[in-house]
Amino acid sequence: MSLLVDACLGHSIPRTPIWIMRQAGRYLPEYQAIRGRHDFLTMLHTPELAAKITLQPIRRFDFDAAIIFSDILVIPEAMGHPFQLKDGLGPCFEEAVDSCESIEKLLVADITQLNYVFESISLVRNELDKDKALIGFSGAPWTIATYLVEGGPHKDHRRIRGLMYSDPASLSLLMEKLTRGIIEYVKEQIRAGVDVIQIFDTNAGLLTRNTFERFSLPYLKRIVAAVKEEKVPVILFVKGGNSWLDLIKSTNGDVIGIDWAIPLSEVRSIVGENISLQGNLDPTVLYANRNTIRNEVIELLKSYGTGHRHIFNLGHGIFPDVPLDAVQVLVDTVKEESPKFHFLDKDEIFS
Ligand code: 1CP
Repeated sequence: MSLLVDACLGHSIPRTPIWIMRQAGRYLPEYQAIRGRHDFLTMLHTPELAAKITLQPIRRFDFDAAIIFSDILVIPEAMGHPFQLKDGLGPCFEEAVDSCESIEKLLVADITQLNYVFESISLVRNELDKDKALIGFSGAPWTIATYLVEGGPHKDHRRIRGLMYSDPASLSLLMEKLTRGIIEYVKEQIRAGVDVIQIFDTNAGLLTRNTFERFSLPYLKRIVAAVKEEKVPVILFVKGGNSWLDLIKSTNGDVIGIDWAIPLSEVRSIVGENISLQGNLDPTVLYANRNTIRNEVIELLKSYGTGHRHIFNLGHGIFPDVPLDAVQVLVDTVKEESPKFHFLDKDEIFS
């Protein structure tokens, strides 16, 4: 088994595993070299390229897990809404799905259209050492819906937030359709060989506690249950959800991904010992000098404290202009310093 899967399940491990969100991406010169020859969508759709990009950060930094190079917006593609990556803007759809009619017309994702993702997974799994985990992922229904309803990235997301109050039935139908596709999608990723699933609810911070309970939580619960049926651990990254940790815990996921806005010590005291935590270094720490990065990493390890249920990560994706040396310092420090936090507990010494 891998350190990452063990940390998800709370098994004893000798040190804290590390991977970072957006590790397969623009801060790597070897990614930029491929990006210079192909557009983003070609990179996503070509299993050989996606597999190569997935493995780049593992080869360079020896992270404990690879995350498959793909995007949360491939689900809308399989629902008949392809997107384009526009310079300076981000991913955009030709048409927004923002009315009762357009939501009713929308198809549940045809997962066979995503066979290229499953092929990338098999290619990576064949090349990746057995002690490294392969992470599959999907966007959460709410976060994918924010892109579909707005037609792309948006500053205040007023269309989808308005829809919660002006036409909740249509929004619920959209969530239902997305959830059905996502469940099939993550199950197929598991069949293709991923060891862990991460669900990105990156835009959950737009919600109130009540609207999270209504428009995200029930769907997350169904997705978690479907993944757990396959005996694969699931990580829920609910960005901005620090004041609803009780609700996130109630999904029964194995791991909660935490952004940088709350200390891990506090999260641990709220959610207890039967769930793992992933995170949560402020991504801008990587702009600092070597000593500062080391100190911040050690402070974070201390904040979690002793125990086997911490997966080191940033609180969100790595920025594209972060120096490579900084990432190396981060990985080295976690590997050198974290064994101190994995003392055998009494039961293990005497058994
Ligand atoms: O080269 C480029 O210009 C493309 C940049 C890029 C990359 C490298 C995009 C466009 N997507 C990706 C890959 C990607 N996206 C991964 C790969 C695996 C890894 O983590 O290494 C993952 C997991 C995602 C997931 C994703 N896409 C999320 C959720 C995770 C997160 O970081 O919050 C979101 C919100 C997206 C949408 C998206 N796709 C791309 C961009 C620039 C964005 C964000 C746009 C915005 O600001 O709203």
